[in-house]
Amino acid sequence: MAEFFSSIPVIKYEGAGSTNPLAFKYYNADEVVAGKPMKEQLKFALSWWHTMGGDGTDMFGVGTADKTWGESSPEARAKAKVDAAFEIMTKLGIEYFCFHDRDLSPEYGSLAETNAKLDEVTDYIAEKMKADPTKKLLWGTAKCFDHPRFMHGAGTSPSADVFAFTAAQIKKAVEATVKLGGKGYVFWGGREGYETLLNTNMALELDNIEPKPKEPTKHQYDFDTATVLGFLRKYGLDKDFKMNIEANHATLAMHTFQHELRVARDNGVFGSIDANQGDMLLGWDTDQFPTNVYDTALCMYEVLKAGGFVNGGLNFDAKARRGSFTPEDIFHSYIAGMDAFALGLRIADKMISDGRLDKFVEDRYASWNTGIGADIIAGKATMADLEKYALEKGEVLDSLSSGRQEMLESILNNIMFSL
Ligand code: XLS
Ligand code: CA
Ligand code: CA
Repeated sequence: MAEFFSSIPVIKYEGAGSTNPLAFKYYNADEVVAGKPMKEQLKFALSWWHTMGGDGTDMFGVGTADKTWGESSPEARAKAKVDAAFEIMTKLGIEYFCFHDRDLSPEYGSLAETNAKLDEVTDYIAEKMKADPTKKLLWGTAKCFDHPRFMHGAGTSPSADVFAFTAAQIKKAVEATVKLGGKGYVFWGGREGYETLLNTNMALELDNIEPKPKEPTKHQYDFDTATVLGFLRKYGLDKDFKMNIEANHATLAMHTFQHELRVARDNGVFGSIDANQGDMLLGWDTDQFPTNVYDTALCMYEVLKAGGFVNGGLNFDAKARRGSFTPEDIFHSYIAGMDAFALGLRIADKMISDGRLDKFVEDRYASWNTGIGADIIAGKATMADLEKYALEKGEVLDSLSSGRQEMLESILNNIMFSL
């Protein structure tokens, strides 16, 4: 089999002092951090759409990167993509991947023919996974948005025929996911709004919904974690679904990434992560490789506090910029993202073992542990009880102490830069 990236070696950990651009400075797969090897804490995944298919096309220009993998027929290209993806994963030490059905195999004439061709590609992937069991499917999904039939939506289409087609496509995508031993399946609303098609009746370890507030439409139903949670509770599905939280979607919803993760964790619906970052000056879903270490540290703090990933992981729903168009840039992008998350994990572990931040929060809320606070939490205090308490107590201003915002930010810097 042809090697696609003959000039790229297997990427190794060389430590923070290394200046080799094709080496990890912080990601050391087998090193134990917070009780588990880094590769198990981070569970990195390659996204088939951006990495194997995305050529840098945007609304102002054609593609800049060659993602044909040396093949012109769709069948041969789909298989070459598999070979190239496995080579990328092996060289980077990435064990998981994620796909949309159409990333694996495009549409052909009819749905039946499309499904049959998809089966050929998933058979091929299954064979490769058998030969190399370190490669695993994190999640699959259906691409119900780029074909013109989805111009008015998929699950939200005014056409019942389009709805039925969407259901058929999702059923097949779930089957492909199950066939490849996928840990989960992701519903992403977007233009297509396929939350309406949630009931797949197929056993998967993890069904996820991925919130996103806007783009391509200016308002989307699955706005953020809290909105999706409300939707799930309305239909009694909150025990069946968890969230796939994407960093760039959090900021489009005017939330921090950490906020979205915390809402999910507090409500027991934290599932998986799409690891990327947006451009704060653009307000558009730019899906950049994550390099902001404050974000990755606060993200990994939430992941560790949630008990780590179970069936989820860190999927790089991220693409190299249009100007970073060479095959080597794929590796630089992943190294940047993996090292940023490795640093984030190391910092998060230290935030927890250092204890200053958690202790501050604990002390701040200590009044809820005893006396009137404990009675309120236990649901024992009535409004009349609280009125009596407040009348007797008098002014309560001196029960407050400083929020110490600046001190806390400085502690975080201290932890980050004394690793
Ligand atoms: C698009 C979404 C998409 C999902 C999978 O904005 O991020 O890529 O993750 O359909
Ligand atoms: Ca995503
Ligand atoms: Ca995105």
